[in-house]
Amino acid sequence: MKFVDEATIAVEAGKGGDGCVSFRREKFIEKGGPDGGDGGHGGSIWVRADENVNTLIDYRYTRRYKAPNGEPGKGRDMTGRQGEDTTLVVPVGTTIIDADTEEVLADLREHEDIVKVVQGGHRGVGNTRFKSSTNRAPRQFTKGTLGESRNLRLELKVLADVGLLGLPNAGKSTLIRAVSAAKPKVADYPFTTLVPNLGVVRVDDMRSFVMADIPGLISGASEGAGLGIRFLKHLVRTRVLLHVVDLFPFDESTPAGNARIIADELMQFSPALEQRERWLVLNKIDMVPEEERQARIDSVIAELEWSGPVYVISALSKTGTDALMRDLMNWLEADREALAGDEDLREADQAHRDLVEQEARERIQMLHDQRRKNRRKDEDDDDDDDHDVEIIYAP
Ligand SMILES: Nc1nc2c(ncn2[C@@H]2O[C@H](COP(=O)(O)OP(=O)(O)OP(=O)(O)O)[C@@H](O)[C@H]2O)c(=O)[nH]1
Ligand SMILES: [Mg+2]
Repeated sequence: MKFVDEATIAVEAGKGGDGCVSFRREKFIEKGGPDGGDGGHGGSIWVRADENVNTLIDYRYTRRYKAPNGEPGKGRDMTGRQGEDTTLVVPVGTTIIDADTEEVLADLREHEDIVKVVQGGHRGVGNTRFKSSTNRAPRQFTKGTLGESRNLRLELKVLADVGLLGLPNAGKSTLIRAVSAAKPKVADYPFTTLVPNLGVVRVDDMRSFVMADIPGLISGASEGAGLGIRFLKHLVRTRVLLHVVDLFPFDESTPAGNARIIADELMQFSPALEQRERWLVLNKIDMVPEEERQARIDSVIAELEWSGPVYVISALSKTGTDALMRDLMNWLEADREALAGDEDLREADQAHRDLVEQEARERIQMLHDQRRKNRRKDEDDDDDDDHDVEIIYAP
């Protein structure tokens, strides 16, 4: 159950410059030989994969790309300037498809994989080239040819970089609405979100990441209660978890006690996942009277014995959300850079990811086995609806 990030763009290579017709004119030579230069080639367009780019969101903002034309040749045998090639940068894993023919042009699997998607026009040649013993004053030249143009569909199967974790009603969907174009339903009752939503958070040009909003977890989720476990597995491949805590629960519960429930469930589900980078996000600060704020914040931190990052926000009024997104982006970039430059770290990271996957798989398998055992024989055997959930995606 992956989701696909997509963008359709039009690319047009540059036209080749025309050749020039010109004759030398010098002081004492009345009519010199031909000296018309060639045109320059038109620029081509390439697409290159870069591991520092996370999503295709920038290609939804700018949809047309044109490489420069070659310049025409000039007299004095001057060749026209070439149109420079243009390179579009996309995330590793992007598939490039001709949108009109559905032909797959390339699958950029590795960092720095590169492919030419449209060829620049060929240059025309100037009249100098047509000079011969029988034709000393040629007036022939050729025109530059047009550059290729194409409509491309870029497709990327993405995994969420950041996962939201929290009790129902904590404000997870409100947060993803505040920071991306995803518009999941928000309501003042639990279990509003029934399927994961993914949104792209764009912090800056070429700086974006994917965030996953999953249904709320309840006590016993790791044992199969509620919607819990089938969505917990979507957090397995994320790089940062945001634990969203409601500072103003509408029932008798306390923010600190509620935060503990989620921390315990996470631990039950996968101790290795519990070790993943996780930030505490204390939400609905707007609801808490000024004088009570610090005490509530402190109580959650104490209950969790928390020493990691803490953010206090109001997802509804977007207070503190921009700063949180910027810090997430910076963290993701720094993490990637650290991994790129250190092989030992990379190995340790992969080993940890493998462990999380293994623990998650075992936990899910155990629950399946249990369910199967509990089921009476005459019941419908089709118990596995975990894999056909539709993900709702918004840029
Ligand atoms: N005052 C206030 N209300 C908020 C804030 N964030 C969310 N809410 C409200 O809290 C309720 C629940 O918000 P949701 O975003 O649906 O919560 P959720 O965590 O996605 O809940 P589930 O989908 O059920 O897991 C809604 O009524 C929101 O309007 C906030 O920062 N301040
Ligand atoms: Mg929700």
